[in-house]
Amino acid sequence: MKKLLLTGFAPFLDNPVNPTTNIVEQLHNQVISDYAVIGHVLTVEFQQSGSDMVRLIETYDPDAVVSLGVAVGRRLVTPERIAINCNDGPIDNRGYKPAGEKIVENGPDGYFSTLPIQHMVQNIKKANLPAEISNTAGTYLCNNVMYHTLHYFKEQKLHRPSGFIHIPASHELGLERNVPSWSNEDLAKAVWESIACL
Ligand code: PCA
Repeated sequence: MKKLLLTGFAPFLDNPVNPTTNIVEQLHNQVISDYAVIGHVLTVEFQQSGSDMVRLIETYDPDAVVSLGVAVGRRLVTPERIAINCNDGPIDNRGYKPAGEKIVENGPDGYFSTLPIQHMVQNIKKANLPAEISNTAGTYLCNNVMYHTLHYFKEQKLHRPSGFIHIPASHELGLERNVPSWSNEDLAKAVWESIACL
C-alpha cells in the first residue's frame, strides 16, 4: 500500500485552536483509496517547520504529501496552486517576525503544486461542498512548508504528488474569530475527497 503524509499545524497568533490538528488526528491511520495516511502536526515556526517537514519526508518516504493549514476568513476549501520563495507576515510561535527574506537563498521564485488541484476541486464539489483553486498561499508558514516540500522533491529528483490545501475555520474557531466557518465533519470530508483523487 502507498503512504500519504498528511500534515496540519498547531494553533498560532489569535487562533486558540487550529482545525487542521483535528483533521490530521481524525485521518491518521485511515486508508483512503490506495493510500495509508500518516498524520503529523507541525509547529508554526519559520526556523523549524520546514526542516521538520523534510525530516518527516525522510523518515516516512511517503508516495504523496498533502499539507493543511487554516486560512481564517476564507469561505471555501482551497487547494493552493503555487508556493513562493518568500517569508513574510506576523510573528511566529517562537516570536520571530520575517521581513520578506527568501526561504531558500538561491532557490527558484516559486513552485507549482504537483497535486491534481483541478480534480480535487471537482471531487470536493461532487460531495456537495464548496471549493476553488487559490492562487496564493500567502507568505506565512503555510507557504513556507509548501515551498520546502516541493523544493525537497525537486532537489531529490523525486516525482511525488505534493502540495497544500487551505481550509476555512471550524465552527469553534469561527465563533472565536467572527469569521465564516464549517463543521469539523465537513472539513474532514473535503480533505478525504481531495486525497481520494490522488
Ligand atoms: N495557517 C497559517 C499557518 C498555520 C496555519 O494553519 C498560514 O496560512 O500560513
